[in-house]
Amino acid sequence: NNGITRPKGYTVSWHYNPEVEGHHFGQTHPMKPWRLTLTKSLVLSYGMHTAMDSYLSRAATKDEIAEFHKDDYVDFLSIATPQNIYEMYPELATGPQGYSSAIYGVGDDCPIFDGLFRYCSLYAGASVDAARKLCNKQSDIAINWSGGLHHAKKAEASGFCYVNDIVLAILQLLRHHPRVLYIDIDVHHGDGVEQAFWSTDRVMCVSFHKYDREVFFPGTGPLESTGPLHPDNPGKNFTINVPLNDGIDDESYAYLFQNVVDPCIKIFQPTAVVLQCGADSLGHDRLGCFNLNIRGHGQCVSYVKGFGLPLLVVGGGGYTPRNVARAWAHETSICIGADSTLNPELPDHTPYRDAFRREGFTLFPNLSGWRKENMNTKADIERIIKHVRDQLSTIRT
Ligand code: ZLM
Ligand code: CA
Ligand code: ZN
Repeated sequence: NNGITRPKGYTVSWHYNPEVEGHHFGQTHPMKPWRLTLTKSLVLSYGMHTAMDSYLSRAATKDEIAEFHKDDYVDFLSIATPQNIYEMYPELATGPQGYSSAIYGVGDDCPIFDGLFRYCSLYAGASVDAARKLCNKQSDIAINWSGGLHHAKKAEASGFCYVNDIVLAILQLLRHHPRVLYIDIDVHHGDGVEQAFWSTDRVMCVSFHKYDREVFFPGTGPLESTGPLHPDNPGKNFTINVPLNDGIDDESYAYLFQNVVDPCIKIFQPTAVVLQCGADSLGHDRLGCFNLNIRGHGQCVSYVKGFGLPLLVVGGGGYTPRNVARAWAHETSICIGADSTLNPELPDHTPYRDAFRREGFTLFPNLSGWRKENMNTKADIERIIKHVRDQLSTIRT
């Protein structure tokens, strides 16, 4: 199996249930659970599963989901079907496009599809299981590529996310860990996680994202948004936002990422880290606008892994499925310490290998350049780093 062996001195666990792959948001909806089939295909064909503890994740229970979400919202998710939704809420039928989002955020972004609650409980169950493995020290790095759904709110679906598995996982980690650092490299702002932990000094949320209040979803996450303003609120300054323009490249991203994350770890001193690896920050993403390559994206994972803290790695966005699979397979190899061993040429026996034909069966196609120019200047990057340093200088742990 490509010379892959178990990592020395630490344990990596992979939490997954193939049942998630069978769910469909709708014909032309950009979120494709099938990208997880492709990811698994690469992980298995490279033999990376032999270096990890693999767990078939179970569905999270309604009670587990209700640790964050409102009971009536959980009930709603558990009973809504494409067949009964208009009977339950006739108002939905009169909305502008399909149905109005007045009811728990349901709409074109977050449709009610067959098996919705099963899908949500499975990806959430995997994140909760992964967090528990870290808590009881059976795992040092726990991976759930089906999770990372950072926009879901207490009683509202948003941006393709219904249940916030990240919040549920962090709540588990907080049972054993005094401080959790959350880092989000999805091209979108991690607003749901930020909102959930806005008023606490036990979770520091750091999101890197495209920011344009008017036109780019969700429109939140400016540099100045750093937590509650009231001086007595413990959450003040424990939120870090890194707003970016189109086209950021590997080099500027790595420089910025390291210069933001390093002081966060030095000053906040987390005892566990959650890394959301949304792959829509890659170049050539259907919804994204950055210029990162697979290696540039993966460098964030390597860098965070280097701190040696208990680490929960989750997926997130990613709308060009073959590149999502390449990124997450590469990042799995980083977690098990096999990235330098892997042959960049995809194994011959990879299932669905033809999906990777366009870029020539390599793990590292060129995804940068030509589509978006880098609109982030050196001065923009330095201004962000200075702002973060100044902000961190105000907190004490
Ligand atoms: N319309 N269909 C990222 C979540 C991004 C809000 C504009 C819906 C789409 C998009 C849905 C088939 C993560 C918005 C969009 C059209 C109001 C967004 C259904 C195409 C389609 O063809 C589509 C009918 C759909 C949705 C495009 N939605 C592109 N961008 C964002 C949400 C989630 O990656 O961060 C984590 C998983 N929504 O811009 C609208 C304002 C709804
Ligand atoms: Ca982000
Ligand atoms: Zn996204």
